[in-house]
Amino acid sequence: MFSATKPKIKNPVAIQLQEIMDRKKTNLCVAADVDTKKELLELADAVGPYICVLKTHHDAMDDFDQDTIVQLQLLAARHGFIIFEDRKFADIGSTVHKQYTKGYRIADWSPITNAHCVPGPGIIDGLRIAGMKKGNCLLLLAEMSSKDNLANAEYTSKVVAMAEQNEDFVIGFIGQRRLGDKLVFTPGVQFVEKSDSLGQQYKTPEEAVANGADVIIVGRGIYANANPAAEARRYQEAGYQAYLKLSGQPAARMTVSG
Ligand code: S5P
Repeated sequence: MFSATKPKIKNPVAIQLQEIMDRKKTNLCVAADVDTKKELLELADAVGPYICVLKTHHDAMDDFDQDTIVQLQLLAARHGFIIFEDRKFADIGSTVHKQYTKGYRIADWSPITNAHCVPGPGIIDGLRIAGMKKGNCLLLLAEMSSKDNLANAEYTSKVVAMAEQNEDFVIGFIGQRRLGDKLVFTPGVQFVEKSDSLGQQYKTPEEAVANGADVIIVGRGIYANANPAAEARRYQEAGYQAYLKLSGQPAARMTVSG
């Protein structure tokens, strides 16, 4: 959703995201699935200039703590990216409200989070109570990248309908193709691999953008590389050039701004 091609979405996080994407010429989100606080902060600092969003799994780390949040927020402000805690909420409204606001209080530090829709619309209501007050937003998992997942076309269209009922808070989807007029964040993106040993399936950045991704999510393709900064730069360039091609604009020289 570079502003040249996307309608304005009113949520404040979506507006900030659009501004960052335009200014930094990037549709890249790095999935920072590293084990330790040190690795997370080093990675965020290294890839920060090339990304619009940094995605975390705070509960899949050895030593995540309150200071990790503070340091990550400083890096987000310095480099200009948005934090996305990939919590994949999946419970009844009352429970997800607690999970969002207690423990490490995701609602306080992660402007973007996401939810499965299996529980029905109550899950959005439960997250909205805290999320809207803090100016946050939500992505719904409409499709998954993993082999033989259960999100069939009927399920996906019901998720899209749920998003349409909640346009102030829900800015888009985790998905593999264009879904209505909301943002699509596409995971399962890599230049080299086609799959992993546990069911993950990959597309190239070009394929993901051609299918309708506004934001491409890249994890191991970047953080498992010997030079994550250089690799993030390659994915940024590939994602941006694919967007220009799709929108009929000439290829551009990339300039990096933080
Ligand atoms: O369908 C999905 C949804 C998500 S959010 N498939 C995914 O792979 N993800 C996440 O994207 C996953 O949790 C991981 O953090 C990232 C993909 O990582 P990679 O190392 O395979 O690029």
